[in-house]
Amino acid sequence: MEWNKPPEIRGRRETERQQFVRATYAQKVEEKREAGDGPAPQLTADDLRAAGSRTIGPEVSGKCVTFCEPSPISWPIFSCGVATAMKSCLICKSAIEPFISFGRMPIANGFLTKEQFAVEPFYELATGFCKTCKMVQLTELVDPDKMFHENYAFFSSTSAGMAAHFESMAKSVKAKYLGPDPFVVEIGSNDGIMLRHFADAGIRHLGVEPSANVAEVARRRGITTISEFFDVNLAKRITAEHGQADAFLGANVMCHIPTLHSVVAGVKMLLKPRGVLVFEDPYLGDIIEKGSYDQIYDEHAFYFSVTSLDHLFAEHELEIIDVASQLTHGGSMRYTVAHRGAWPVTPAVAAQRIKETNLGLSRAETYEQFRRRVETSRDELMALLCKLKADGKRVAAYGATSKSTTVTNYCGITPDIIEYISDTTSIKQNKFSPGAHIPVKPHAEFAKRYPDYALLFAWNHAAEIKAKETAFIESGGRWIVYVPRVEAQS
Ligand code: DWN
Ligand code: SAH
Repeated sequence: MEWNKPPEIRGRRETERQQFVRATYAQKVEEKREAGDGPAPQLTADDLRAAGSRTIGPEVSGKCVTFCEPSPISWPIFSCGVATAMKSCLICKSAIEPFISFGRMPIANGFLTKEQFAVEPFYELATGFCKTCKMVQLTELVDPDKMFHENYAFFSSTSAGMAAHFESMAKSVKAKYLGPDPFVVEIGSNDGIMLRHFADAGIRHLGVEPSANVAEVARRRGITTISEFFDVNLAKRITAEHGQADAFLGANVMCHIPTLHSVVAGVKMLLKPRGVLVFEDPYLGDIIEKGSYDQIYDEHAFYFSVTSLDHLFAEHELEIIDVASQLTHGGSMRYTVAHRGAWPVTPAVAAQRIKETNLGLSRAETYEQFRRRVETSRDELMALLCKLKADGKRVAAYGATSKSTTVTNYCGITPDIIEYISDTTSIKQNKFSPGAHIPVKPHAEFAKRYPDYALLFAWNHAAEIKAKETAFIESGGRWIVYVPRVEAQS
């Protein structure tokens, strides 16, 4: 859907808002100065609300899903991508209840050069809840070719913690599910972070990875990989060429594929009678409990729960036979799925369904509360950042994550607030972050002269990062996190 306001009007409104925020804060500082010494003034959520920063709730987005307030950032550009607006559930076709809209967002992994600012596309980012099958999903979809291609910016092996996690996942699959002459398929295999453990053990395997650059890294590591989008047609070809699979794996990829029925039909066809699908994705229960709204971005078409997946798999005569919570990506769930009746179902599955009922994942009010919490989180984060800036502190960010694209563009975090984002991925370095256009610098920039504060966009890797950045804390530096709540930490 196209944003229908001329760029001059939109740009002026956003600039006015920023000026308003700064002027409000300057006035508060002046009032404090006149009143004598006291604690530094806080910019409050009310100040920001007065400046017009807001999320659209269902009362607005329900009537007109595609209209939204622009994010409070002075984008120097104006280009619109065309997305597919969904009015009905991608799983069961019932009407979707929209519950949050973040406004126009760029491609989450669309790191870009200055020359590309003028043609940067923006799409509506909003989510809805299906009251019938309980699936939470995006209400507008960006064409997969625009996100997953030969310049994809996310390389899985940038985290040592994730490498260890996938080594252990591979070990568990090998121990539990491989029969004689095993064959393993993984979709979204990226740079081979998990599949390498099957390749190295001489196990027949196939990676399906549409982003050609990351797939090439896997191939160079000796991992058989094809660069295609997985669907039922590809499943037919794979079955004809290689036979059926003992294990079909997917980490942080099932939730990326809007044509999920086609994927699951492909899985059904590909699995041997005792074959299993083992996949994991960020878990809706954790997103709701922690308020981790930054998991919502263009690549994540779905936010899964056991309850919603039950509906999907039942249609394909598959069933969830086991679930296990994971600490990765801020809270994930690993699901093991098999042909109906092929394996016993562990008690963990029923226990998780009960937890989901208690969490209110099937109730629309839960999502309305989530929206309010997201707004508060944004206001608190901006109040803290504006205060630090006014106090003359140097603030940088750590980890140019996909998630940070939602945070920067929704909250209005601009390069005058955050000097740069440190990131170890070479394809992101010396480019600018999507939409907000914050420079992305190599880690050397961070280590050369530590900032006073580092906004931890890669908060999901906090343990790994904090363990290796002790010198930053020793220099007096502090981390800023915003999940589950906004706070500065040593
Ligand atoms: O689902 C997805 C997950 C698996 O990965 C994809 N849709 C895209 C991506 O999401 P993300 O970008 O939010 O993922 P991460 O793993 O949180 O990204 C971490 C970023 O931080 C990477 O760009 C690497 C960087 N990094 C760093 O600079 N220093 C990471 C670590 C651990 C570090 O020490
Ligand atoms: N499994 C890795 C990568 C996750 S990022 C990890 O957990 O770190 C999501 C990956 O899924 C990207 O590499 C993207 O190119 C891939 N992908 C997206 N759509 C896909 C599809 N239809 N079939 C297979 N892979 C897909």
